[in-house]
Amino acid sequence: MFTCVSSSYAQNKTTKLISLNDQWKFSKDQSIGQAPSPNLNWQNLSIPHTWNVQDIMDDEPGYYRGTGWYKRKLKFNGPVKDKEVFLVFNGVNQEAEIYVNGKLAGSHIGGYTRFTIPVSRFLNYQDDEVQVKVTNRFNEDIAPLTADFTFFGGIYRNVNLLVTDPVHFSENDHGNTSGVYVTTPEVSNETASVKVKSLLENSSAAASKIQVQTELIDADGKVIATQSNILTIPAKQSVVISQDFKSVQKPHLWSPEDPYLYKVISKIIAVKSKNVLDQVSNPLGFRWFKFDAEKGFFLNGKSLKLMGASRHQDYKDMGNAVPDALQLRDVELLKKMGGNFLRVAHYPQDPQILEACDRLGILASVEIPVINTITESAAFTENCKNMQVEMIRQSFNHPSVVIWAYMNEILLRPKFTDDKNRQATYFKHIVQLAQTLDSLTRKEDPSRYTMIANHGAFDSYHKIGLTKIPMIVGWNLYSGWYSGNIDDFGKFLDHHHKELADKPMLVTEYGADADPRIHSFAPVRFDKSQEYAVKFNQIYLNDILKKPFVSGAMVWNLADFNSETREETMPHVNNKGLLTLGREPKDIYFLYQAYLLNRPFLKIASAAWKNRTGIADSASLFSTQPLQVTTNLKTAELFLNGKSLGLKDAVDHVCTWNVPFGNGLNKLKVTAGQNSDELDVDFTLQPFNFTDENIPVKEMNILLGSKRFYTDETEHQIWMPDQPYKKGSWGYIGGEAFKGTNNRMSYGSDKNILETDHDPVYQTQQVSIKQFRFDVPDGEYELTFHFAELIGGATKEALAYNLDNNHQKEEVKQRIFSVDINGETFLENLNLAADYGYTTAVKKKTRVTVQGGKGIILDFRPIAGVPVLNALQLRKIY
Ligand code: GCB
Repeated sequence: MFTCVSSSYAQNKTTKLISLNDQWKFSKDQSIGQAPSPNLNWQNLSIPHTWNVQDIMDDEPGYYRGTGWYKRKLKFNGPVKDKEVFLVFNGVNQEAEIYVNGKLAGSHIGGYTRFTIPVSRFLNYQDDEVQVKVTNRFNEDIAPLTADFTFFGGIYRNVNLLVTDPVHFSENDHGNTSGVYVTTPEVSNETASVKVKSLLENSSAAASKIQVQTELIDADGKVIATQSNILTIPAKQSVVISQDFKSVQKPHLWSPEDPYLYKVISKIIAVKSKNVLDQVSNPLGFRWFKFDAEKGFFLNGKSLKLMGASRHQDYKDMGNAVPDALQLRDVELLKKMGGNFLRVAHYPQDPQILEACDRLGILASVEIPVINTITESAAFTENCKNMQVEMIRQSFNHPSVVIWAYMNEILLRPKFTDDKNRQATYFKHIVQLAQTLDSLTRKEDPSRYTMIANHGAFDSYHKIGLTKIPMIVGWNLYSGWYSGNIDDFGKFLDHHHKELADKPMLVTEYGADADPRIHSFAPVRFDKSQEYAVKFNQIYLNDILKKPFVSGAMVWNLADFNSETREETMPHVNNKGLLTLGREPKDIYFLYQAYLLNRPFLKIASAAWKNRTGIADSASLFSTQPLQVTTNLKTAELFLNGKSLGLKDAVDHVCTWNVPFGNGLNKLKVTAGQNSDELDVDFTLQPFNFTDENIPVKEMNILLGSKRFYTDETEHQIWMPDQPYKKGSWGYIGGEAFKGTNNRMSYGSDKNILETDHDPVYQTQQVSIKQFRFDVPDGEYELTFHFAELIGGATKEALAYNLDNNHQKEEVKQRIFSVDINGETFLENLNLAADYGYTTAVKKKTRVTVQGGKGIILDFRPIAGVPVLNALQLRKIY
């Protein structure tokens, strides 16, 4: 195989690239005319911008998918009348019409690729105004149609003004703004060849005699080779020229450890005046690679397991409108994790992402958003083809890219399930589309591999031929999460190897949700605990690393991302990230560092869990809880407040100690050789018995029917699991943990609880509870009950990804109950559904005076159906 390089235009005397991100005005507009409706309220703002930052997080299902108008004045500082002027949009989701001085100058379909609009002929150079009509409405002819991410609307990537001489490199070859394509037909340790194809345009009314000068420049700035051609471009014509650099001796190779970049600088020089009319710069990396079905991936002749993550482009409180620096940081965080691969999923991303991959030595795949399902229309096919060509041409010159992909889990939501004949036709369309896109890709770029990512239904894809078409098959596997057991993962990989012995493969997705606020010492799938995610990823990583035919694997996902339709513990967010939405590392990020980094690594896994709580071990002054340390070293020693807790061997890169946490500050230090890590944990010790005077009760926040610890950082409260009542202590009497109608969950509900951000407080519940007792000493207490009716309410479409989701129909029964506190009625005839609505957070706070050593006894009295309690808080006032 051979290799290629990137495209960016540079500033020179006559070509100017000017950011147009500031000074826009914006308004939503429900009408769909060719001009903004009169009397709109315009808001001043800057690009990047999306109009969906708030409505994707609220309790109201859905988000605005409609039209928005942007407008801005254009001011030209300097003479531009004899120049070509272009507007460059790096990403507008998803249909855009560009008007200049009220006239339609161009339009674009598709939310994830760049487009360039030539605007010179619309300008008056005095009071020019650009208006951009954008819509993110559902359009059955534009991918993506459905997906597990949010289709934020707006001009969400940088906008630029580009001013060039009439003679210039083409800016508009499917959004490739450099007009130059670089390939490296041959690369070895000894020698390399480079081919530079340039698209030149002359938009003036006169022929132009020019010199095209192309230089290869090494990382020290030394010109190592030059090619120069003189030619005449006739008036109003385009010309393509090719320049070959036959032998670059001893090329410095590009690789993850040494991402050495050369540069290709291309100039158009006027022969007569010697003026440089245009100049563009592209990165050049020398590398060669191959995927082998038996032995995996090879870079520059050496075997390399591709290990990394997929990335979505959105960020906490910003949607997809994310400033440059934060985007670049994502690639840096992947590198710091020890990753060498980025699956740019599920759509092409900001051009800076691949630039960062080139610079940092991260290999990459890029794909268009054909996800879950297709439309069998000619327009849909055309739009897909166009997106694929745009993606390839715009990212062609990046040495980091090794794969172009074009479909993801396309059989996840098969249409026509009750008409087999019709479905067969639909499948034929899918296969045809795959074949069209695959052939197109191979033709556009024979130097890279093609790929389709499938979900784990091997036979479905295989039967209709989708495993044959691409050069690599990607599998998105979630055994032990959405379906089956964790151990099925390894078996699936072996099955591929047996059935598709000639087909290279990647694990394009795998992962488990981890809500950064949740921990558990009894982790089970769907509890969203960090601990379950650690266990899950250990098993997957072991299998991936030990099987040579697995070319690599990309965990889903680098960071949590928005998915408006999701519910669960953090509604609207997919929590499979190694990093949070705001890019804080979770425990599993450290696990990946332990697995992937070459340098010694040692880190307390739950580094963010600084405030813990727990019940004292019987009559002692501490509570023993496990602590995990992630490392790539064999053994480590843990110290608590300077006292050794002993040496532990790492098992699958994790050492575990049982730590006796005392009340207050616990100083933890782990060491291994020269390496160490520290964590201060503030522990709130709960008494084993309330009679224990050494541990006076202050505050207890108890989740009923739950095995989770939940940290609410906004209100500084730490919640812990319940326990059955023990004399002298506290706990529930009677009932059992709520188990939803969804068979996959061990306990609790996955429904969005309305009117709270603390869904985990309300998603679990003790059903048929009879009593709850606190045998607290006399005093003044505050008691807060939390309830939510978890059965009933609007039934929403089950998430397609939940493969074995067999939600049984819920049997909604009337539930009315009363609650007494120490024999006095506190809540009478409470009917959660009728009084407050289904799945709605209900909070009832009161004060209790405890006298005569009687403690607090809460009685739950059924009136109709059975009583429930979701959570309970106790605070001692004095
Ligand atoms: C998948 C999809 C991805 C989802 C992911 C999940 O298989 O390809 O878009 O986000 O699963 O978390 O369910």
